[in-house]
Amino acid sequence: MTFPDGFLWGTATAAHQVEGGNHGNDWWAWEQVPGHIKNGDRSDPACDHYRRYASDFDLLKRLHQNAHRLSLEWSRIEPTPGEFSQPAIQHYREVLQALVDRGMVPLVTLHHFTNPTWVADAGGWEAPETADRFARYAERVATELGGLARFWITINEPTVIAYQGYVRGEWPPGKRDLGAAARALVTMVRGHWMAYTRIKSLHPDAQIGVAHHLRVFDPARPFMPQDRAVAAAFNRVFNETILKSLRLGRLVFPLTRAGSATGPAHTQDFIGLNYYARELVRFNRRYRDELFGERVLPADAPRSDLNWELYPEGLFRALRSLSRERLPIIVTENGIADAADAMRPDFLLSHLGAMKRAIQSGVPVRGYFHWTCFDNFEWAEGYSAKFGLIACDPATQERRVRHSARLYAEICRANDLPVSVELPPAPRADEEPAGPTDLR
Ligand code: IFM
Repeated sequence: MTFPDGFLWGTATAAHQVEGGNHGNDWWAWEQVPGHIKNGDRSDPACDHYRRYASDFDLLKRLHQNAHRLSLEWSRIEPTPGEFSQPAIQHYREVLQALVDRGMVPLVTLHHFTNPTWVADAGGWEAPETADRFARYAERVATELGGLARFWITINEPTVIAYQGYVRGEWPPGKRDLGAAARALVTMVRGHWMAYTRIKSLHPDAQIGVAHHLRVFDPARPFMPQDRAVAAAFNRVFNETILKSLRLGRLVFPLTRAGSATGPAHTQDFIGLNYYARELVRFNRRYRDELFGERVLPADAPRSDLNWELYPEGLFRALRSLSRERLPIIVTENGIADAADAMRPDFLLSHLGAMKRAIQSGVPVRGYFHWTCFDNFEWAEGYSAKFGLIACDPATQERRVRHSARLYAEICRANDLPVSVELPPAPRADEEPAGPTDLR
């Protein structure tokens, strides 16, 4: 069996991580504070993709990708409350048109971690009004650009925003407050409900979802009931709460402790799955703010440059569990930080093998977007974490196609995994130059 006809094969990016020049949002402000970002890196110039998008898309097209996931930068489109920038909207119109012209299906994210400074100053996601502000922005985008894309993500990884920004305090707004995290999540759920309704009323055929970061949580010591209990609690809170709230049209526990909002039921037309890793959880009384769960990594576990466990079976398990939602699924992110490109080929084959097995077992997966095409600004890790199929040096802007990009290109072209996998020969350094190579 090959992958289904029309399967979407692409890569995913986010505006702030690749564009450069985004100075009007909360992340740019956060980056200016010493200690917030590794090595003092800043998101400008990133990949200078705001100016180089056309040649970047040419390269991805040459690598046989037939789809592309990108995000729009809210602070460019609405730099001050209620004032929409026509030049910014026109820019994104041209970006989406450039994909369409190349026969690449766009999947557009409206919110990928960054809030305009004026939204952050007015309370960010903790302020209930941010749901209305987000919906107004979404409506304007749908009015202006809705004809150019069918697939839309409202918010990327709501639980990650809540966890990193409001529990760990490592991302803006830098809080460590469980109540604030729950309030932020409630606003995001309400923002999704409102944005979904408005986009649908303008474009009934639009396919809309959230991109949901799902981690597999297993008990570190399966024979210990406490470990099993915290792993189950993590799974419920991180993996199930948002999806269930969107399916039912009402908040479910623990969000009910922060609000009692209701909205329309079934406001996802597909599920966007971002899958990276598994975490083992052990009960630890000292981890009060983390549901008494300490995350551990076994010494011998294969791991990425960021110490994330490589666990391809987790993609199979995640897809199987999501199939209970009875919606089509798009893998909106999956990737590895691997500067040497030594693990990425095997990562691709094992994860795509797991995805194929899930499809064969009946899970309706419609597409796969590898994170990411170009090494880019990896939030608090700066430029140190290299997730790209293509290396990109922010100083020179040189793009160099890695071997794994060629392997992925072959998979996209064939719409299948290679029968006998021949991994590329050992590279000179770890990469080789990009060029108009005929990849067939
Ligand atoms: O780079 C991020 C992306 O912005 C959201 N999902 C996880 C990726 C890797 O950490």
